[in-house]
Amino acid sequence: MAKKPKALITGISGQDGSYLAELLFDKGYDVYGLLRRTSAGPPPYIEDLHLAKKLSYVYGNVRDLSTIRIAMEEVRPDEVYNLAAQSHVWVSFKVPDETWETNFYGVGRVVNEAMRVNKDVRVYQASTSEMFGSTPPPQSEASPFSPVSPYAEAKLKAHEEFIVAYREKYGLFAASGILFNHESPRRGKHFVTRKITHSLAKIKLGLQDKLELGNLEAKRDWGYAGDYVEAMHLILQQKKADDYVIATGESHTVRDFVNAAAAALDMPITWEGEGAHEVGKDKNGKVIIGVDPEFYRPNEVHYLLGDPNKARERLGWTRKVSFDQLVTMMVKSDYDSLKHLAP
Ligand code: G4F
Repeated sequence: MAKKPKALITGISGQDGSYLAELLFDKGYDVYGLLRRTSAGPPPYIEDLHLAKKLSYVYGNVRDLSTIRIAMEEVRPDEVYNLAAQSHVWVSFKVPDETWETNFYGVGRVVNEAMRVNKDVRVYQASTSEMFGSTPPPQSEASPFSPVSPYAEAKLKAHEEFIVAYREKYGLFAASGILFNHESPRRGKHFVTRKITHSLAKIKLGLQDKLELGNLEAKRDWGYAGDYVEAMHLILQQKKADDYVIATGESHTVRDFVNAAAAALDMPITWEGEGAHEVGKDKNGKVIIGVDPEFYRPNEVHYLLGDPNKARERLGWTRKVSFDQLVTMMVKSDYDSLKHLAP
């Protein structure tokens, strides 16, 4: 019988880690998750996978070399998916050192230690559309990078130094997905999509008065995380390591996302005013959306729109879930989980 392939996922507690672990288990892998101990513990969907013996934990932290060394020696993975990151762009302006430590040096530790225990290892790096920053849309693999935040600068440096250069210098199978925004009901509530769906569901149920947001004009190419982890796996199954833009090829403003989420809750919104004075009102004229400049970023990425042609042609990958289906899925999940709290 053929040996089961072993995959190690860093960043297992995040949205992508959970979808990827489920996918790899279903594909017959032995799946290991690098778990950073926190007082809150892993999220329920990760703990459930672990309890069902679909996922083994290895305790460690990409900021601590000795734990990465031990994890790699213990697992000796065939494939490593490096998803661990300080992944919040706004927060990266507040904690730039911590961001560099995880998003740049952490990548070096993972790649070097993986290569040390298995020179044939295949490494996937979670690169990001934020690396394009101020580059005009549409952005493809051929577009120049122009990062505008500590998050994106650290991610770009890791991409160049540990993925592209290691491929060339050492012949390592080091590949990356340049993923555009990808969301789901498991998305953290500090990212704008989930903040919107969770808050609007609460407003609809009478559990919250108002939702405060930052820049409503920003445009993002939003896809479904469950589709994007399939691309991660495909990227590591190719003959040659390479970099791929993973995106839908469609872009919407934050305001569009609010409108779509409100429509899914049958709660149409009327907008008035501009900039920091813009408000969104419900059908009774009550202000339920406002702008708080606290959520503005010192430097904003205004317009992301990915060109996923290379992924379609070479990987045979396309997104399955549309923008409207994604918004509806997220709104429904939040509404259903909150409705028992309604007064
Ligand atoms: O949801 P966001 O925080 O995601 P952002 O900054 O685009 O980054 C996400 O996607 C990247 C891929 O492109 C990943 F690399 C990264 O790790 C992360 O997953 O913000 C989206 C947009 C921004 O333009 C932001 O200014 O929404 C705008 N926004 C408006 N109001 C807000 C808010 N963002 C947040 N988080 N909270 C607000 O209240």
